[in-house]
Amino acid sequence: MSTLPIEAIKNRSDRHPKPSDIKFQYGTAGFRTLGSTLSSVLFRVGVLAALRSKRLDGKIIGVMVTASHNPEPDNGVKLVDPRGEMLESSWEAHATALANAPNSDAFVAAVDELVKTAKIDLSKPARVVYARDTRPTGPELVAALKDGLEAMKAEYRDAGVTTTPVLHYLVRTVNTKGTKDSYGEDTEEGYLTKLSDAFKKLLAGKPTPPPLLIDCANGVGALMAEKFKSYLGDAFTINLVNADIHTPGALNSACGADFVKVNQKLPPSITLQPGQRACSLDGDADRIIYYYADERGQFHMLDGDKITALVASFIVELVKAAGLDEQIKVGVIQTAYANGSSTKYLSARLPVKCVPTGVKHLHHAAEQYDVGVYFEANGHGTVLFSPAAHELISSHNPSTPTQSTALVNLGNVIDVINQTVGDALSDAFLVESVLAHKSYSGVEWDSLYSDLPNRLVKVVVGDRNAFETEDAERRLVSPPGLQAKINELVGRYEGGRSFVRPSGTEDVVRVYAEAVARPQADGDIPSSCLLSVHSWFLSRLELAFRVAGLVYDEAGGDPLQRPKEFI
Ligand code: 16G
Ligand code: MG
Repeated sequence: MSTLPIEAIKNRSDRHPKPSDIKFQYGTAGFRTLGSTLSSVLFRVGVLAALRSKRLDGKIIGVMVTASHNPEPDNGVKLVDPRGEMLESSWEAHATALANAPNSDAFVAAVDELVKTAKIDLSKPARVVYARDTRPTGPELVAALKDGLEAMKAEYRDAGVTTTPVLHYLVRTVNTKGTKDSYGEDTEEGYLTKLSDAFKKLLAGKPTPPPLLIDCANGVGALMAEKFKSYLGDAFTINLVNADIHTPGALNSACGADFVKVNQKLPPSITLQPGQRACSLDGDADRIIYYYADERGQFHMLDGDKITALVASFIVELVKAAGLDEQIKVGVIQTAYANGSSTKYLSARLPVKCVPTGVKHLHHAAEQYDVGVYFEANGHGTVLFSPAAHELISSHNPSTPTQSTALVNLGNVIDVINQTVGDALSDAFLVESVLAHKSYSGVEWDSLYSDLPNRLVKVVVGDRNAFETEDAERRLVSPPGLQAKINELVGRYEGGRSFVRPSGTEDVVRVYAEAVARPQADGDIPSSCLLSVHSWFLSRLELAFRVAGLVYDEAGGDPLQRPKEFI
């Protein structure tokens, strides 16, 4: 039985002291904060990843260094489990405990404790693959990570500067290599080939779609999109904008999926011709938001909910056409952020489940269906096919040409999708395939249902942990009395819906509100203008917080006058 290399861990740990004033937390998206403060965390994550791999019999574990859509000075790190999914929840607490050990001795003690409680056999091999996005703090943080891996004598593979979904893909392909579950070639080239081949097959025989403008958020998605160009050839043209990964400060600045979703407008760097379609990726290319300009040149957003509606309906049609609708049940997973109209549209056609925010919850719920379609409204999502559905689709004997075509299309849909995690470029190819098959433009896609107007704001509070929710974050159980106030406000609006939840990634509380776009008859609303209705609603909600003594009023002054920061 091997023992822990205590001296090696301690010596190397001393090179990465923990900042005494920071309490780190492994949240929904791993550790995430100012990149310059994360060296100790990366070192410790290196040790943790090695232990996780040993615990899982030497299966390869992924480590992604990114802070996604957050500002460039931020950075972060998250672990990827063997099938390309998020780290098992029970290990999130281990990660937090290791990251917060005050010094090297305490860290070694915490590691020792983990080895015992998780019954880790140290004689097992440790294998890790890691990658980073384009952030300037990336190289230094990867060096700290390597220090941790080397202290544990882990075998590691550097996947370089690449997107989060490619890293997830690599983890899954390495672990399934040579098995009946093989997910593809375990290289970036394998990824590019698999997705682009399936996409080209889906487009075959259809009119070539118009070129797609892709806003790359000045992030790592630009590198991958550029690589796809030669794989797609003449079958599909992509034009990249905000593809500058070298100018300091450009990453996610006034561009990208988060900018578009939050502001519900075009990045200033983009002008669309009437009828033109485009999309924005986030900083690590696992989220996508589509949009188009109508014939008057007006902007319309097509978010994750619209992608769900488009894709889920298409898959249901294919399954039916293939004659498999008795055996394969398609379901949809959403969060409370899903627009009420999308939930109404989808619920009339399919089973729809609501789960708490965060990919791990959606992914897990999607695994319960034969085909589980999940997208968060913010554009993060994918489609999961169960092993049984895979088997049926690949082995079913078609009895008509229609069935045969549908089966081939389903097989290609499976291959164009990155089932390990949300993947902006894979999602774009899927969307473009569906649009080509249905001969839809942005207008037709958009008209599946009309979004209820909505707003999302963040509110700084003294203690976000005071906010506890139930029913997939749709209802507050604490602080006492606040939900009743929300209900009272919401009740005044036709189709009104609002919820409040503590963020899992920032020290704030998020407030979402939506309602039917019509001024109320009671004359209580200052203006018939839609935005005013919602701002008014939210400021009242903020007032409710204030009355409850919960708003931490940094700026002072009247909370109703204070500019709100929109996420
Ligand atoms: C993370 C989650 C994302 C979620 C967001 C919510 C993953 C990979 N990402 O970015 O799914 O929408 O957090 O952030 O799980 P919030 O808790 O700050 O609102
Ligand atoms: Mg992201």
